[in-house]
Amino acid sequence: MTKKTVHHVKYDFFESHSNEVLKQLGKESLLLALKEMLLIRHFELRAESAYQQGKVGGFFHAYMGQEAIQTAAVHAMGWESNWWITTYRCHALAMLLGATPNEMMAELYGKETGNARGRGGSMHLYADRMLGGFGIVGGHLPIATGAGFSLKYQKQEGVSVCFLGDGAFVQGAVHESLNLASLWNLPCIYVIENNQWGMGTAVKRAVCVQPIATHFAQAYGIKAYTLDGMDFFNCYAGFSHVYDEVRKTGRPVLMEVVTERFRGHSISDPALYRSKAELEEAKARDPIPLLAHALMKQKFLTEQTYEAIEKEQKEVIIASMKFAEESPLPALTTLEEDVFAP
Ligand SMILES: Cc1ncc(C[n+]2csc(CCOP(=O)(O)OP(=O)(O)O)c2C)c(N)n1
Repeated sequence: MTKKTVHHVKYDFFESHSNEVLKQLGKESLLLALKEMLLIRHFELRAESAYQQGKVGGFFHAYMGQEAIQTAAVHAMGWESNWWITTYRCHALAMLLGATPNEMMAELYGKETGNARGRGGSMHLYADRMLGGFGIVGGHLPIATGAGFSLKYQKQEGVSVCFLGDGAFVQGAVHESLNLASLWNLPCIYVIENNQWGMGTAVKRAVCVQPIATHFAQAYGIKAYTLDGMDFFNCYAGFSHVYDEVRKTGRPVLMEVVTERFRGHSISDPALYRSKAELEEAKARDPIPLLAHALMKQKFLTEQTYEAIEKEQKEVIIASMKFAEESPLPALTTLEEDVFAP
């Protein structure tokens, strides 16, 4: 395992990652990953404009800039036998795990046809193997740990994959979970998506040691890996390795994937605490063009096919807005449904 330094962080799996992944995944799967990342990006862009027009209410946290991470994780680990869980920044994971753009957009619009029948909104999305998006920072770690316990107890094959933010890492429930997962040998992969900001607080002002995973994993007697979250190839190589390792050892792993948030914390955050230059620097490593250019270099993709793929994704998202607009609101008489157990 070798390391390269980008933004003063040493990343694992850099030496041979892109060649290996190009061979392992092949043209079709890589084009599918690119298409999924474009779908996520255009979903976020359109949903954001629908929010600004007052069609979407409640909270809204975009995943723009971080697309390579969860896309690579789902490609590397497959979804069927695993449990997946994430934070309120959950639009991408739900779509990657099978929620359709129509049901997603309708959920944001609060419509009956939505992913949670219009009751949850942007932060509470689900799929067959996805236990949800969660609004309580760090509150989903005990659930992920319990999912890992259930897999082990029922002698099932998969792992429990849990995404959390750098800001969440300092919550007590996170550390209780890491302790138990290590003590009980649970097949859990905890992935810190370090986008370097927790709302308006820089990670360096919130977490006492950096890099986070390598320091803290030692205390829990577990392994740590640090990846470049802007680089699909590095993410895929890292997640594939960790998936195999956890299934072999049955031990939890703590991962840190360094990334960038291209928007404010939520739609109502103008992010005035970040300079224009800093944001431009972040966007210069946009994971979508990075992957697209690598595929062009490999002759898996041309400018024209890229444009056609992007156009197709835009059309899918525009159709999902039409579907959401035309869908009914939940009937008022159902207001108290599912609030109390029968
Ligand atoms: C227990 C709890 N405390 C505080 C909040 C308010 N809050 C919402 S998001 C957030 C920042 C979390 O940042 P991070 O974990 O880095 O995730 P990111 O938003 O960067 O993806 C805070 C403090 C909350 N929702 N829950």
